[in-house]
Amino acid sequence: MVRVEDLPSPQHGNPRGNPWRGGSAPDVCRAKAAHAAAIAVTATNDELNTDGDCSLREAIQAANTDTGVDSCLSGNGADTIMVPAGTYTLSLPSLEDSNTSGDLDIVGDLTIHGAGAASTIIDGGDIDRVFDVQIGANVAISGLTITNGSSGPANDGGGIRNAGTLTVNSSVIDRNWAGNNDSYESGASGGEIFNSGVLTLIDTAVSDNDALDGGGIVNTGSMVLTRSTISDCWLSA
Ligand SMILES: [Ca+2]
Ligand SMILES: [Ca+2]
Ligand SMILES: [Ca+2]
Repeated sequence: MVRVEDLPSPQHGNPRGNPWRGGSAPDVCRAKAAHAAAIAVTATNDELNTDGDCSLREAIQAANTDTGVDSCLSGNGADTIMVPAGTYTLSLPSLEDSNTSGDLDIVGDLTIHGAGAASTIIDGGDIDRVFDVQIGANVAISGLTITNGSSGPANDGGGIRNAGTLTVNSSVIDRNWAGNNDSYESGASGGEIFNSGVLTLIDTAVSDNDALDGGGIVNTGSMVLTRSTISDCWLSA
């Protein structure tokens, strides 16, 4: 987008003629691209309520719905969430895809920035997988550790299930299980990630993941790994 202030000013002349000389630029040209402010997470506990803070689940709900949720800023189209250092443990069991409990469901375009994989830990608490990226969502995650996800019986993707477009950068994905923790449930695959969409891992380590089928990553979509490792994967069969 070209902004009016980037163009030669009328008093300095414009050899090809300034179309706005002597007049005002059209308002449409003065408009700058709207950039939604990042949604800042302020609480480590897992909740979706109105107690005056902004949990990670509340921040994702604000981004998903483009509304204010508790004290989280309202999302607005493609959003960014900042997650400071801390351990964020999921604690609201039950399975649904509306981000109200269980895993963190992402339905829209979203960037999640942690403070670094050593300091921002997203812990599934063994109640469900950690992130569930829905069809049509375009998501970028960086600077996180994702651990202790457990997708439950016959559910794929212990740490992440991706049906959208997901890029994970500079993160650690460690100790997640497809199925119940250490029970190797039948039909569960992709201990760390089950990908049916478009997955890119950059500078990311995937390790110590268990599943009946595909301890590390099961990919039925497309996947690119750049400077990333997959290690210590265990299969029950
Ligand atoms: Ca809250
Ligand atoms: Ca949004
Ligand atoms: Ca889900």
